[in-house]
This record gives sequence, C-alpha cells and structure tokens, in this order.
Amino acid sequence: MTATLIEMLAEVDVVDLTQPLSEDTPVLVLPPPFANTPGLTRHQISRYDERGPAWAWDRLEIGEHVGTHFDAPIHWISGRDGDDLASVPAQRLVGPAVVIDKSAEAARDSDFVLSVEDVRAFEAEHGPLPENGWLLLRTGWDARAHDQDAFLNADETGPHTPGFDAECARWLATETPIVGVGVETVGTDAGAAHSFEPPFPVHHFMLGANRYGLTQLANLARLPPTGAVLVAAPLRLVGGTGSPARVLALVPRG
Ligand code: 23J
Ligand code: MN
Repeated sequence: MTATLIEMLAEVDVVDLTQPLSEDTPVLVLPPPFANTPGLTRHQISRYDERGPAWAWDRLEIGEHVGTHFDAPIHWISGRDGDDLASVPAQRLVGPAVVIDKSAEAARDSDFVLSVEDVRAFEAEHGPLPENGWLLLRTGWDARAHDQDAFLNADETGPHTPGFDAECARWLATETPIVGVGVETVGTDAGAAHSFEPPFPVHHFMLGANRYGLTQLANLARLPPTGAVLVAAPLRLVGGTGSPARVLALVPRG
C-alpha cells in the first residue's frame, strides 16, 4: 500500500526558508558606475480612515532583487533569451533540495567558494545531484541577515561573502541536472565575484543555461542534506527579471 500525497503531508514539516521582508532588509550594493536597487518602501493607501474606513492597504516600492528572491534567466545578458518570471514552468518551481553545509569553512574564511571537488565529495556520500532539484549552499550567513553591514561584509577591497568558484558554476550549469542554486547571502555569487573570470560566474553560467537562483534563504540548518522538497513561489511578473519570493521546504518528520 502506497501512501497518498495527503497522507504523506501529515508526516511532513513545512520549513519557511524566507527571510522577513521589511524596510530594514539588507540590499545589494554595487560599486560606481553601476546603478543600485532600492529596498522596500511602503506608501499608505488607507488605514481604516477617511481614505478607506474599513480597510488598510499599501502600495509597495521595491526592487525586483530584494530580500529572499528568485533570479530569472533574463536577469543576466547570458540568459536574455531564456525565461522571464511569467514563463517559468510551475513544475520547475517544486523539486528536491540538497544542502551542502560549508558554515564552518565560511566562518573561517568569508571568501570561501565551493568547488567541483566539494560537490563531488558530497555526491560520493549522498548520491548524485537531483534532476529538477536545487543545490542549497549553507554558510551560516543567515545569522547576519538582520544587519546590512555584517551581511555585506565589505571593506576597502569590496564585499567578502561566500559562494561558488567559476568552474563550479560552469559545471553545475552545464553538467548537472539541477534547476537552480540557493544561498543565504545577498546574491548567488560570492562577494568577490566581480573579479572572477567570468565576472559573477553563477549568474553568467546558471542563468545562461536557463537555470534559476534563490538568495537570502533562512533556516537551511533545519534541512537534511537530502530528502527535502523545495517550493519556490516568485511573482508571475510578465517580463520580470526577479522577484521577492516565498520559499518553503517540505521535510520528512524525523
Ligand atoms: C546585479 C548585478 C550583480 C549582482 C546581482 C544583481 C545580484 O546579486 C542579484 O540579486 O541578482 S551579484
Ligand atoms: Mn537577484
């Protein structure tokens, strides 16, 4: 007797991988001459007042790439012919998640970057990266998400946050069946990735291969290395390059 999906749900914990979104949410800062994204600003429409006696509602002003968010292929020039947010097939928004924990390494070295060798070592222990799945990189950076300066960790040489090396980004995008990568940091690329070859290699290779990105994830420590199912829910914004997203994980109860 196989369990029905509804029976299986009774044995599952839903873990929220989404950071709270507010005016204080840290945002990416690019150096001159590049333009920067605004964070969140709310403008009141009414507050149970003469503008709307029984209702409260706001108008949002926000960049597409703020907080826990989804990167669509058209965000990057290499993916310009790929999916916009409205074209992302729903089937690709739900899939198995694997979690590689490099929090000890990232605590020692803010510029830690994951290599193909690291992923191969994970696969030797846990099996191959899953079809239609997400590779989530745990670094412990979620503990800094309430503080813009600690989160961006910039000095006179630029930001220092963990990520992936260029060869790993290329290999993940072209030689594995994953649909995307997810990180706890402000972007899918490492802080120093502006100086990698090519620059911002995760954006370049993953989005160029019509894969996706998830950033500023929370609660990755609550996920097993394999066995969770991730649900990513960005806006279905026509022509959208990215969107704040609710990201959930279904975890078998231990
Ligand atoms: C634009 C330019 C560089 C980067 C980013 C955006 C992001 O991290 C993003 O949110 O996609 S690194
Ligand atoms: Mn983005």
